[in-house]
Parts: sequence; structure tokens; C-alpha cells
Amino acid sequence: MDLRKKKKKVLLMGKSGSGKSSMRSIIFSNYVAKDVRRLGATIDVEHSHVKFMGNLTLNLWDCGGQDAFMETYLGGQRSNIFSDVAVLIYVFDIESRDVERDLDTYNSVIEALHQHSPGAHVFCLIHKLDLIQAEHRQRIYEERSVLIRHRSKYFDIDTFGSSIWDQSLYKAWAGIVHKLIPNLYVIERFLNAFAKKIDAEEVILFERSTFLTITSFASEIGSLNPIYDRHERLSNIMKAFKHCAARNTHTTPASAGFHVMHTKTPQFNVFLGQFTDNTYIFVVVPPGEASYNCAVLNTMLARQGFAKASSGHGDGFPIPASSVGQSVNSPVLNATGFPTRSDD
Ligand SMILES: Nc1nc2c(ncn2[C@@H]2O[C@H](COP(=O)(O)OP(=O)(O)OP(=O)(O)O)[C@@H](O)[C@H]2O)c(=O)[nH]1
Ligand SMILES: [Mg+2]
Repeated sequence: MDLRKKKKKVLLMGKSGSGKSSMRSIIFSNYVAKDVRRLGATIDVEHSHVKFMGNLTLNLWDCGGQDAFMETYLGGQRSNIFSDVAVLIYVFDIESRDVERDLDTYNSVIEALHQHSPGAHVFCLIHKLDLIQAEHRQRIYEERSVLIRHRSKYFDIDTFGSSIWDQSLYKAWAGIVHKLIPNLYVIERFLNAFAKKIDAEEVILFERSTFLTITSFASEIGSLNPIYDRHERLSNIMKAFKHCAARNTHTTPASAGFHVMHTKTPQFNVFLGQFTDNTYIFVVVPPGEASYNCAVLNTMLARQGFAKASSGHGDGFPIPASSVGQSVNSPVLNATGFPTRSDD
């Protein structure tokens, strides 16, 4: 299997107004939640190509959900729409008044998918959960998931609750892309070995443009962190930061980047910095200057191997010799404590 080039067809379907284009625009086109009200209903199918981690291209088919369009997808355009699908993302509007009818339509879509792409993954998003009172959210989400599973027949589906107004959106989409990254096991193996080598409490790898979590590692201590949704919170915060940076530097959110941010406290050190062309890395290590410097230096040393591994060239091992334990005051570190791109 060629790991270097991967194009995957992703169908985005669901009733008109359920929030498909809103999510797509926030995750992949740097919209903010309040701007998506301006989006009109999608006419027929809107195609877009999204590059992810350099070697994965998502071929997104955002299918307008009005009844007339759904009829053509399931009728005359059936084989064109449902052939070669890697992933179906079906969006249910939690506020919909006609749940039975929504489920019937979903069922027809599942039949068509099974006919033309029986190996596809199916993700169902139970969306707009912000419209449900917080104390009822989990129960209503679970009840709706059961109904959806009953109508999913041939597919072992994944469901997520989501809303564009909080971090649940990032959790859902990170879960989806996680299944699509072709050489994920190589990336995970590398990150685990690396995290152990630098004695990290937690390491999270984010995709550069979407800030979705690719994968993460937590040590025994790191796993004690009670903030269970910290990954998607970070995605949400960093996206908001990029918007803020773009506003203040008169650039676009897509081009507003940063090299590194760090926090040192008596309990821990944290840094978040650009790792490879396609990723940012978030690292938590024990307190102390030496521990911080070692982690930064080893992160820099690991970059090349990781870039190779994640693009499908070799497995990125061995990780360069560790500097753990040495007091590092390396001349390769610039004033920010992290290399600039030209240091590569
Ligand atoms: N409250 C709430 N509203 C949302 C959410 N997501 C989207 N919306 C709103 O839902 C409306 C419709 O969203 P779209 O993304 O255009 O819906 P769509 O599924 O693409 O609709 P079609 O293109 O007609 O198929 C917009 O006004 C959004 O602001 C959400 O999580 N919560
Ligand atoms: Mg739309």
C-alpha cells in the first residue's frame, strides 16, 4: 500500500439545515461559529478537497439536504454519489420534529451505501446539542444514538454529540479523521516512544491547519488529569487564538501561525510548538529548567524522523539519542526556546 498518497471520498449528508456546511466551514475553512449563519442552503453537491497531514486528501462531498436533492441522490445519481465512499458522515439535527422521517431517509442512505460502498465507515453526528438543556443532553444523545444504531443495519457506526458552539465539534471531527489517517500506527508508535524518552506527562499531536488531535500519549501521572475534554478544548482555544492573531496582524487565520508558546509553573512545564510542516506538538513535562530544555531539544531532534515516518518513508526510528538528564543550554535554541523554520 502506498502510504504517501491517499485520497478519500467523504460524503457529508443529512437533512437541510442540520448543520453540515457550518461544521465543514469551521473545521476546514477557518470560519467562526457566529459567521456560519451567513451560509446559504447548499445546492446539489459542493465538492472540496482538503489536505490533511500532507499525504491525505479528503475529497469532501457536501450534499445539500433538501428533499428534492435527496431524491436524486437516491435515484438517478445513486451510483455516482455512493460509489468509492471511504466515509459517510450523517448529521442529525437534534431539534428536528420528525425523527421517524429523518431515520427513514437515513435508512435509505445506508441501503444505497451498502450497495455501492459496503466497506465505508459511517459516523453519525447528533448535532446542535447546545439547544438541549445541559442536564438532559447526555440522556437525549444516548436515546437518539440507540435509534440510529437500530437503523444502521450493515454498518458498525460511531456516533458523536456535537455543537458548533463548543469543543464537542472538535472531538467529533478528530474522531473521524483519526480513522482516516493511513499510517496512524507508525505515528502513534513514534509518539509513544518519544514521549517516554523525554519523560513527558502528556504529549498531544495536532494537525496544523485544523488543530484537530491526531493522537496523544499520557503517562500514569498525565492520566490523572481530571479535565477529560482537554484535547478538544485546546483545539477550540488554538483556533480562536489563530483568529485573534490574524485580526491583529492583518493576515488570514489560515496563515496566522506561531512557533511556540510555553508556560513554566512549579508543578509542570508546558510548550506547544510547530513540530513538522503539518503538525503542532503539545508537551507537558515535570517542572524545572533542565527538564524543559531537554524536552525542547529532543523535540527538535525528533522532528526530521517524525516527518519521514508520517509521510510514509521508513518508520522514523530510531529516535535520536536522548539528552534527558543533561542540563541543556544549546546554542541551537533561539530566544523563544524553539527553532524557527529556517533552523531546519
Ligand atoms: N444552535 C445551533 N445551530 C447550528 C449549529 N450548527 C449549525 N447551526 C445553524 O444551522 C443553520 C443551518 O446550517 P447549515 O450548515 O447551512 O445546514 P446544512 O446542513 O448545510 O443545510 P443544507 O445545505 O440545506 O443541506 C445555520 O443557521 C447554522 O447557524 C449548532 O451546533 N447549534
Ligand atoms: Mg449546506
